[in-house]
Amino acid sequence: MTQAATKEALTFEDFKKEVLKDYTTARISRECSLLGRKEVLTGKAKFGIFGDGKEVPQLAMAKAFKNGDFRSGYYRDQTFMMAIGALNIQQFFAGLYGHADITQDPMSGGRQMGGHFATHSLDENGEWKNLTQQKNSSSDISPTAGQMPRLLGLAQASKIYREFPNADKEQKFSVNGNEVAWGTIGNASTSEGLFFETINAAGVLQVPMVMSVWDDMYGISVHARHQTTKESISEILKGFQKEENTNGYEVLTVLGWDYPALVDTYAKAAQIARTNHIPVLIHVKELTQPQGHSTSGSHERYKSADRLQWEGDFDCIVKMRSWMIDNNIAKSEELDTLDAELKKEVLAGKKAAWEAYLNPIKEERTKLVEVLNSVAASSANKVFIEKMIADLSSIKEPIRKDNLTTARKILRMVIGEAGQNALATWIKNYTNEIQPKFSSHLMSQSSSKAENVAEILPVYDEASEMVDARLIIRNNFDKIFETYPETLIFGEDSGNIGDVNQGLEGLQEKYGEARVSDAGIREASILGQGIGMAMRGLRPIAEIQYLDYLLYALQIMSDDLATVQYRTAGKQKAPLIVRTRGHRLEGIWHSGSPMGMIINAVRGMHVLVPRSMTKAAGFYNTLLKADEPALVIECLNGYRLKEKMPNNIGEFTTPIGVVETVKEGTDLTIVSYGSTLRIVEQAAKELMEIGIDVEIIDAQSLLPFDKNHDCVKSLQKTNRLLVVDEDVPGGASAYILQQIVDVQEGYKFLDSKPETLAAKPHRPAYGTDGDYFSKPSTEDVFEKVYAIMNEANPKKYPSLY
Ligand SMILES: Cc1ncc(C[n+]2csc(CCOP(=O)(O)OP(=O)(O)O)c2C)c(N)n1
Ligand SMILES: [Mg+2]
Repeated sequence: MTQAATKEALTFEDFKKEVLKDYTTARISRECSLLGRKEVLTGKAKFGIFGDGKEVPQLAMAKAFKNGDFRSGYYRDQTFMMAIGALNIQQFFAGLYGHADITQDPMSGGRQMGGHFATHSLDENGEWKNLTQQKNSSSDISPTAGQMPRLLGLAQASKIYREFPNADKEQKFSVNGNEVAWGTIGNASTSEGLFFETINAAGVLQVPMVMSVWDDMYGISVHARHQTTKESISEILKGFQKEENTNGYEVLTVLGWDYPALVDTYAKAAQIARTNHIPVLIHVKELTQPQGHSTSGSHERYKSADRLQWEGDFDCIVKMRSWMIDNNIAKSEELDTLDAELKKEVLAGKKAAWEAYLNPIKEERTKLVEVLNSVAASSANKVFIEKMIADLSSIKEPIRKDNLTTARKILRMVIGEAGQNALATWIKNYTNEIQPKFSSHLMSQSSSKAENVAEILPVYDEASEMVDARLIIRNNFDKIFETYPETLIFGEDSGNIGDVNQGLEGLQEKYGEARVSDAGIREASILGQGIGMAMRGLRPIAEIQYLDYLLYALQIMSDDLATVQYRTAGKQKAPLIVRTRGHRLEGIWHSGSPMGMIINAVRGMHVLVPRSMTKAAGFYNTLLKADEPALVIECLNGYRLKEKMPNNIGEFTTPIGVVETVKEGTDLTIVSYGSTLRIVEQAAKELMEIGIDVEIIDAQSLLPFDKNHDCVKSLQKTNRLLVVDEDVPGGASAYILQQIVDVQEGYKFLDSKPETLAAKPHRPAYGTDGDYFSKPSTEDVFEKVYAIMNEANPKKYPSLY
C-alpha cells in the first residue's frame, strides 16, 4: 500500500469509528426515552418528556459545538447533552426520578422535571469556573420560546468580548469572541412573540448565534397549519437572508434524518457564525416523535395512520442505520448486536439511578423507625403507633414525604410522653437536613452575596454643591464604567442621547458603542441580552425605559432571571442589573407603580426602590460588588430635583435590605418608599403643626425587606403603623404590612389597627387632577394619620368630618 492509501484507509476507519460512536449515542438516547416512558407509566417517575425522534441532528450539532460555546434550548435535547459528555444514562434517570442531589442529577438537583438541561458554570463556592474550557448549556426553562431572549445575550457576549477583550479580566469567558451560542426550539414554539422578537434582534446585532428549529410538524396535537404561515418557518424567514452589503441571517434547511447532510450543514453554520459573527437559522425538517409529545398523552389520538406510518419509516435513527449499512460502515447484524448491548447498558444505568435515589431514603427510614420504636414503647398509644410504623415499613419504595408525614402524625400522639423530645428532635434535624435540598440558592450563597457588601456613606464637605440629581447618576455611571471593564448598559435611547433623562449623557462617546448602546424597542429581549451576557461573566445593566413597560419583560424576569440560581441549585448565576424609572407621573401608562405584582413575580432577585438619585447610585455600587440579579427603580420625578453631589462618587454604597429612618417621631410610624416618600415627608410637616409627631421610615429595598427588623423597633416606640405607597390597594403595602406585623411580630406592640394607604384600584388618570384623584396625596396621608389618632384619642383629635 502507498502512504496515501494507508492514510485514506485510516481516515475511513476513523470516520467509521466516529459514525459508530454517534450511532451509539443516538441509540442510548433512544433507549433512555423508551425506558423513561415506562418508568413514568409504572409510577416510578412523575412525568416524562423525551428527545426521541430528534437524535440525529443533535449529533451533528454536538460535533460543531466547541469548548466555550453555549446552548440555550429546550426539553428535546438529551442526545446533544449526551454527545457533549454532559449527561450519562444514570444522570438521565436521576433527573427523571427527581433525585434531590446535584451530584446525582447535575441538571438541577431534582428541582426541574427531567428534560431540562444545564452544565455547571460555578464551582462549589459559587465562583466562576473557566467557561472557555468546557462545553456550556444554560439552564432550560419550560415556557416555550423562553430560551430565546437569553440566547441573544449568550451570543452577544462573544461580540462584546471580541470588541472589548479587557472585559474578560480573568480570561475565563472568551477566546477572541469565538464562541457560538446555539439555540434550539420546536417548530410550534416559533409561533411565540419571543421567538420573532429575538430573531429580529439577532439580525440587527449580528451576533454568533446558530438557531435550530426541530420541526416535527406538531406542537403537542396542533398541526403546523395552525401554527405557522405556509407551514414553514424557513419559508417565512427568507426575508432575513443576508445579502451583499446587508445584515441578516444565513438561512439553511436540512432534513432531520439525513446524517451526512446534517453534519455538513452544522459545520458550515458554525463556521459562519464563529468567524464572521453572522447568525444562522437552521430549519431541520422531517423529524418525528415516536412516542408522542410526552407521557401525558398518546399521539395516536391526533396523528393519521399515514402520518404514523411515515414517522416509522423516516425515524432518524432508522434512516441513519440504513445509510450506515449502505455505505459499508457497519453490517446489519453488527448493529443488532450493538443495539442489544446498549439496551442492557441503559437498563443497568436506570437500575443504578433508582438505587441511588431510593437507598438514602430507605436508610433515613431505618433510623426513623428506630426512634419510633422507642417512642412507641413508652406511649399510651403504642398500638396505634406500631400500626403506623408497620405501614411505613411496608412501603416498598418510600419517599421522604412518607417518612416525615408518619413522624409528624405520631408526634401529636405522644405529647407529654417520654418519647416526645426524641421524636421532635428527629423531625427538626431531618427537616433541617432535607429542606435545603428543595429551598437553597434562591439567592446567591457565595461570599459575594449582596447582603455581605458593607455600607459606605456618601461624603460631603463645605464645597459640595447642590446639583440636578441626574448628574449624580451620570457621574456615578461614569465612574462605574471606568472602574469595571466588564460593565455595559443598553436600552431604548440609552446610547446616543444618554437615556431619556440624561443619566448617561456623554458616556457613549467616552466608552464606545459596545458598552453604552441603543437597543430596539423590545423589552423582553433587552432583558434576555442581560441574562445571557451575565451568564458569561459580563456585568450588563439592562435598561427598561419606564417601569410601565417592564411588564413586557416581567415574564422573562420571573421565569428565567429570578430562577437561575434556584433551578440550578447554585450551579449557574446571572448577576444582571435591571435599571428602570417609574412611579408618580400622570397617565394610565405613564405613572404605574405595580410593585406588588413585581415583588411577587421575581423572588430570587433584589427589588430596590431608592427615593433619591444618591440612594440609587449607591445601590448600583453595591450590586457591582455582589453577584445577584436586581431591579432598581429610579424615581421618574426625581432627576431634576436638587441633591448634593457626594465627593466619593462611585464608591459610596446603599446597603440592601436595610431601611432608613428619615424622620424620628413618637406618635405613629409611617413606612413608605420611592416617590411617595416626599409626600409623606410633607404630610409629616403639616401633622407636626398640630402636634402629631410621626416617625418616617424609608423601606428602600422591598426584596429583601428590613433584614434588621428596624420597623418593629420603631413600633415599640410609637405603637401605631401606617404603610403608604402608590401601588393598588393590597399591593406592596400589604406585603410590607405582612412583613412588619407577621414576620417581625409587630402586632405585639400595636395600640391601633395597622393600616395601609395606597392608590385607587384603577390605573392612574391623566393630568394633575387625575393624579390627585388616583394616588395618595399629602392631604390623604395627613387625614389617614389624623383618623388613626382620632380613634386613639378623640378628645385630643376630634373628628375632621
Ligand atoms: C408558554 C407555554 N405555553 C404552553 C406550553 C405547553 N407546551 C409544552 S410543549 C408544547 C408544544 C411545543 O411544540 P414544539 O415547539 O413544536 O416542540 P416539540 O415538543 O414538538 O418538539 C406546549 C404547547 C408551555 N410549556 N409554555
Ligand atoms: Mg413540534
